[in-house]
Amino acid sequence: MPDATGGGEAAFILISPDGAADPPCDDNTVNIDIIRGDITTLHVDAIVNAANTTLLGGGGVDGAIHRAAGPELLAECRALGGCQPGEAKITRGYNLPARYVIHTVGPFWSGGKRGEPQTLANSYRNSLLLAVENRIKTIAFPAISCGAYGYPIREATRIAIETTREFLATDDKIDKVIFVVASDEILRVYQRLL
Ligand code: AR6
Repeated sequence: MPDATGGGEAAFILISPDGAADPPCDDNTVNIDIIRGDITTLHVDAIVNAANTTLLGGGGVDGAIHRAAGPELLAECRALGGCQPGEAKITRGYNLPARYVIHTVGPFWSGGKRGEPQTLANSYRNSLLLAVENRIKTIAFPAISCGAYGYPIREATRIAIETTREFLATDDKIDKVIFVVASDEILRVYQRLL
């Protein structure tokens, strides 16, 4: 498989959990990397999209994925009939370097009393389950719900890491999970929690 960093282009800063720069270093207990950069340029089996319930595109990482994948992605999404918060659906990646896109809908943050933590954990778990069902070995996640949906970053990051670790502890079919962050602020939170 091609290098997950996109063939050496300067699109990424690879960060190991202990904060050391290149080369990336795996998490001690599971195969987790953190990358700061643009998820649409990753050469992995699947990237995860932080979508909305229509699956018909939007802003943020959703918009970036649709722009990079091209109009065929939207055409395939139209046939999926939407997606409820916490669920996940899969499409091909079209013009993306990633073979698949796993679309999930994270919770909109409205104070934390409306099941947001469970919904966010479901988004990660169901995305990983779908990956296993499709024999995906390498998968990259954005910081689901941490943009337009307003989820507090530290809490969302804790859920992302714990849910992923729990999943990988009971299922060895995925080789690598990459958390892709777009800001230094979120990067520092991941580093601290990992
Ligand atoms: N690569 C990696 N991360 C990115 C990229 C990128 N290219 N672009 C943005 N991010 P958001 P949400 C980060 O708003 O909060 C859409 O309109 C971004 O900085 O994309 O789940 C959908 O259609 C942030 O940290 O997703 C929904 O309506 C993180 O990705 C709604 O936004 C998630 O931010 C979903 O909101």
